[in-house]
Amino acid sequence: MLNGQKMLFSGMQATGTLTLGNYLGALKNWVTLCDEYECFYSVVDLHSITVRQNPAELRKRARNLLTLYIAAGLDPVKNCIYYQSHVSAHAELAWILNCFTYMGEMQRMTQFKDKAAKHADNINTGLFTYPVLMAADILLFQSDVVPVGVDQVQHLEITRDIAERFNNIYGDVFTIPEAYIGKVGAKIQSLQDPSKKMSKSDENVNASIYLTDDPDTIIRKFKRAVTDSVGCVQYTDEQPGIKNLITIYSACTKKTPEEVVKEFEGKGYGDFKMAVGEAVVSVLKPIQDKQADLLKNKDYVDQIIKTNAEKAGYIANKTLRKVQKKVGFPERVR
Ligand code: ATP
Ligand code: LTN
Repeated sequence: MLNGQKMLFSGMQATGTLTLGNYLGALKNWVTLCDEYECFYSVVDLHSITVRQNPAELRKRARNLLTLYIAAGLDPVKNCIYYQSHVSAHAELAWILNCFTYMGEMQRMTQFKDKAAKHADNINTGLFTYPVLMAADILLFQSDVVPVGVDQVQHLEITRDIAERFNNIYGDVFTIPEAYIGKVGAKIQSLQDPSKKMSKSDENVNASIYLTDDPDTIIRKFKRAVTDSVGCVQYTDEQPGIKNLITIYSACTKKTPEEVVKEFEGKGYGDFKMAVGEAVVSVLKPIQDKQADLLKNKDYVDQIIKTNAEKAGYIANKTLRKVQKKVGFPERVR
């Protein structure tokens, strides 16, 4: 608890260009949570280097992501928005937790298996222990809730297992976190293959809507979205392409899937796709404009980066010191 509120932590990697899936599955939900929780949102750059990165590009993307958090509606005064690499407690706690995590547990992680298959030439130990660093992120802030997309639930479970294991040995050190999954948009699928999730690392640019796409590109991508030959707008697993478009439209217009189905009764896919494209443009355009302003306003953003890293560091170090003491590291001489 801080200021009488429960704690919330989440983060995103600054790799690739964010997609509509990232926005609807994660960022959009974050914005609604700041009144209820004390929120910490990190650009998790330590996680990013588990896959080889171009340094200049990573630095640029990290700043783009941090400004995007703000542009999407996270007030940087109410929410602590910061770079993970500016708070060394993340790496320090991750090391300690590594010593409380089993190889077998990490070997079962589906994200590791997927990424190892994708980057067969660079299966580094950082990639292997990635979930432990994520556990450290969450546990440092004694987080009660962690808003994530469904693909991260397995990592949340391992975080809880590690925390419980540690608490069983040393007493109540960590709060046991819960995953928070948004109701609409928890899983947005690829526009070209609705059986796959929309992913920023998809090679097919038409499969994803990027948050940087201009209105014409967005409309074009929706027009090309893979659907089916049924010809009727219905929310059913038998029509995964249309179902995905309904989910997107619902999330952008705040209408329920049932209302959407009713709205497009008797209408063709062409009309529906156009409406989805327009709804997405009306959500993304103001965010893009605000981000462009922020990127120009260097001093303002730098100040946010500095003060928020100090705040995050203060809270994180309190947990870290407690853990260091519990495991038996010598006390610091003041
Ligand atoms: P990659 O495809 O490169 O692995 P990603 O697009 O899955 O990346 P992450 O950085 O792993 O992006 O995810 C950031 C957040 O966005 C996470 O909370 C994740 O659950 C959520 N998210 C990612 N893709 C989707 C999606 N298609 N639908 C809903 N939420 C998503
Ligand atoms: N693994 C997450 C990003 C991430 C995260 C976290 C999310 C790193 N640390 C802590 C929530 C809490 C991902 O790939 N989306």
